[in-house]
Amino acid sequence: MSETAHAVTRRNFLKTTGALGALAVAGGSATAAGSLFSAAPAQAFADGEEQIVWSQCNVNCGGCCVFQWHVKDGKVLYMETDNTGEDALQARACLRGRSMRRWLNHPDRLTQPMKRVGKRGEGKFEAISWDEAIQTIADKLKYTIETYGNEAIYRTYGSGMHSVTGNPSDRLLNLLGGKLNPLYDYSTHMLQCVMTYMYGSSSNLDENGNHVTLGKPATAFSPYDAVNASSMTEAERASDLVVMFGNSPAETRMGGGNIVWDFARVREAVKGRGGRIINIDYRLNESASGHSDEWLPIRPGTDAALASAIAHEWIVNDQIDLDFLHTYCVGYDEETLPESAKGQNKSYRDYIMGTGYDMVEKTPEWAAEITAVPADTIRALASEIAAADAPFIVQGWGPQRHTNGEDATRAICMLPILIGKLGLPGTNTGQREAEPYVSLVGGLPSLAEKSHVTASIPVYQWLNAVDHGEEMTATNAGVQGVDKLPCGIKFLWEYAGNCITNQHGDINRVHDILQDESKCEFILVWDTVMTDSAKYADILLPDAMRGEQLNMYTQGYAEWYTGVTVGGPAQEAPGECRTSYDVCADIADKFGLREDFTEGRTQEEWIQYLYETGAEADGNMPTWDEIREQGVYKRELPGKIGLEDFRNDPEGHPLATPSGKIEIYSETLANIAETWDLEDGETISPIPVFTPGFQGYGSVTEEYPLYAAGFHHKSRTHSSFGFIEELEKVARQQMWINPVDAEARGIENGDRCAVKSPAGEIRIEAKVTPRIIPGTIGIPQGAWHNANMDGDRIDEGGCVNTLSTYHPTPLSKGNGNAHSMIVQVSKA
Ligand SMILES: Nc1nc2c(c(=O)[nH]1)N[C@H]1C(S)=C(S)[C@@H](COP(=O)(O)OP(=O)(O)OC[C@H]3O[C@@H](n4cnc5c(=O)[nH]c(N)nc54)[C@H](O)[C@@H]3O)O[C@H]1N2
Ligand SMILES: Nc1nc2c(c(=O)[nH]1)N[C@H]1C(S)=C(S)[C@@H](COP(=O)(O)OP(=O)(O)OC[C@H]3O[C@@H](n4cnc5c(=O)[nH]c(N)nc54)[C@H](O)[C@@H]3O)O[C@H]1N2
Ligand code: SF4
Ligand SMILES: [Mo]
Repeated sequence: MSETAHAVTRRNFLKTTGALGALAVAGGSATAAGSLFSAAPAQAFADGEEQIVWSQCNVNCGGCCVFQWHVKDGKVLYMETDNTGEDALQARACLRGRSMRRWLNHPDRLTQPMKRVGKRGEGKFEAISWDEAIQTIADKLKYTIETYGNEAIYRTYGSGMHSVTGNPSDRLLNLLGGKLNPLYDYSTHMLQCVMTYMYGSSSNLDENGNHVTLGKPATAFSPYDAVNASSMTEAERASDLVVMFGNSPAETRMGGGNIVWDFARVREAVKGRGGRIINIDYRLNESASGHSDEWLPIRPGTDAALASAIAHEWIVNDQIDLDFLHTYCVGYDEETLPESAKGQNKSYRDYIMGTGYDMVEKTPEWAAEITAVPADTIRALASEIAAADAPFIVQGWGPQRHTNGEDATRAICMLPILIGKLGLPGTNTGQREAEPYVSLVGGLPSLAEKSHVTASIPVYQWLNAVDHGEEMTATNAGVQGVDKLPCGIKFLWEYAGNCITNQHGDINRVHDILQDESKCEFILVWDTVMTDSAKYADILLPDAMRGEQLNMYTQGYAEWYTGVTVGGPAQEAPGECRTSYDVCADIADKFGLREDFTEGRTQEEWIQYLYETGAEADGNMPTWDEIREQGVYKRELPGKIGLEDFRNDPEGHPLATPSGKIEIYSETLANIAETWDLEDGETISPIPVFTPGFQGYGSVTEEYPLYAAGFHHKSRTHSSFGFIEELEKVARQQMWINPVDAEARGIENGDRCAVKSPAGEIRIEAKVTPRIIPGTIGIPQGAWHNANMDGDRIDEGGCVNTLSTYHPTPLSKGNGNAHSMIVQVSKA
């Protein structure tokens, strides 16, 4: 392990003065809130010397790349990124991160607390004082808790702030007795839920290792750890064939703090060994761009059919590892099925060979029809994977973000399982590549123990819980912790998220449900700019950004290093913006709980405390004074092979499934399938099967003859950065359409088009390109919704969630619709 400690060229910003207290600002005005920069230096903003202030990119692309703000006279002049230590250890920001100064200084920043004066969604607000905003919020919280109980409060998903003090909201709400809990997340909803049944989840075990959820729906599986998946660096080290399903690090893991760099090294190493990369995607994504021989086009939402046909090939050619399947797994064939399933042709092998429940043999010809991958290509792929010594099979989260995503995820994982190629050098479990399992510093404690709310809902279900929460149960809505929700959601709290409308799904439907103010009675939104979700707020609060306060966080998804960045503020927040920590403390004060919230610490003192606690536990980190001087600390991380311990010693290291083995057949799922209320066409299967899903394969109609899927886009992180014009110019919001589909509609490259789905209609520029499979269009997710909601509701902004229909998936009740849509396209 190499350690890098860095001396900066100029003295650290905060170290330049020790002044505490109220802030005198360059330009003369003083802030309204004396506590805003309680540890910030008064003179530092105006002392005329150019200084470097360290900070970080805290948006949810996960990279947490390092920023070096160059500051003079209290203003950021320009920004550099990480240039500390060896090249290979540098968390260099991508173009989005490098535009953060434009966000900080943007004229559209929210600068005052506001209350809504128009209808929800109309965007009409009036400035109010902090006192009025805080009193209103406290009153509404009290009223909601007294009238309906804490279960009626819900913090909507909001991923825009990764910082150790980035989540004061949960701490405050837990202190007040709690809020309705969320299950899973918008990133990995289907995967996180279903993988518990296949690979197990340590959260299913008590402290003695006993199963606590046998027969019940399982709680979350972490797709963010390194237990179940291998690092990308493992592919670089030892794989001879990398097979990627819907995984594009060059788009979704950009920046030096991410793994795009690892991926570049993977390509060099694997190809250097004479190996190959295969990238299975409905479009030739940026990771395969320039390497078109790597692209294997597939119809979206059909990966499970492809995987099933590969399984068929391996079975008929005797290429599966039967010893592995019998020793480590449950349910491949009759021999290892649980008693309850024996003698009924319920095994995976039965399903593949045409003796299972649907009596259809999963031949390459069967799959070719569904996937649009020719049968011979499927055969060749099967034999190429079987011939590899160390196939690294990996999926991004695109395939699972479909209405049949729960099955797609497991079906892909079947590939390494069937040939026993997991837990070994150079291989992977079929999961997304692992993320680091070391966090050098913890976050502001959420005080979860103070919450008395046991009820949880899948995150994507919040809209149903607003609409008809009191009808939602464990078996009809995936509610956990209680059999039935006691009431609907009455108070929505959105912090650093745009998930009320833009990022949720079916914006038109959200709009209609939120118009009825007797359902959700109060909405609080807290952001830095007027997002589409913010237009629905009853109270809208302006937040100080992390560049405007002391900030600390660990590394992001980088696998090869762990680290911490500490620094700031680089400049003053505009107008009346305050830190969310201070505002939450003021709300707590209205309940007589200020001390309980702060525990006597300012935000800056919390950061120091969290750093010192982390450093003490770690033993290798710089002191607080040292990190304040150097800003960044990093050290290398070793790679990891997923499920290596289990592979080496299945009895000593059993999985956290009921059997301790990989459950190809899950008895728990079979039980759920029998006891849950499902809608027509919804299936939950104990084995990984191909099902078309809602608005999936075969659902196109004369009115909506094309499939549509989304993808995460370079110019934004979801909707974050969506208002930065320079970024939009670099990578425009365009609909990808194949020349075959474009010609049939008289559409040419650059034409403005109308895209219509059963849920709504958008306008978007066409990118006519053979880089997308015919019959499907691709739309970058996260563009800003822009429609007259009292008029035609046509979304000129081209937000994909105007098109997605709200229909939570059968098992996880998740956002599979995000990538499963049917549409018609015409020239606008
Ligand atoms: N159709 C479709 N929908 C999707 C997806 C998809 O692929 N397709 N992807 C889903 C996924 S994976 C995710 S994670 C979600 C993401 O959805 P969100 O979590 O809503 O992510 P963002 O759109 O980035 O919104 C983050 C918000 O935080 C704000 N913000 C940034 N910094 C600060 C700050 O310092 N303080 C405050 N208060 N606010 C700040 C930003 O301005 C922005 O409005 O979207 C999901 N929605
Ligand atoms: N630039 C940028 N980076 C980001 C984000 C961002 O918004 N912008 N968001 C961050 C977050 S929070 C998350 S959760 C991750 C998201 O990471 P992912 O979920 O992995 O990203 P997606 O772009 O939705 O999907 C990955 C790839 O899958 C493809 N795909 C979609 N459907 C299918 C399918 O059915 N089968 C196959 N084989 N491929 C399919 C898409 O074309 C895309 O290339 O990215 C993170 N990184
Ligand atoms: S890769 Fe992600 S974390 Fe890094 S600078 Fe870009 S947006 Fe920020
Ligand atoms: Mo995400």
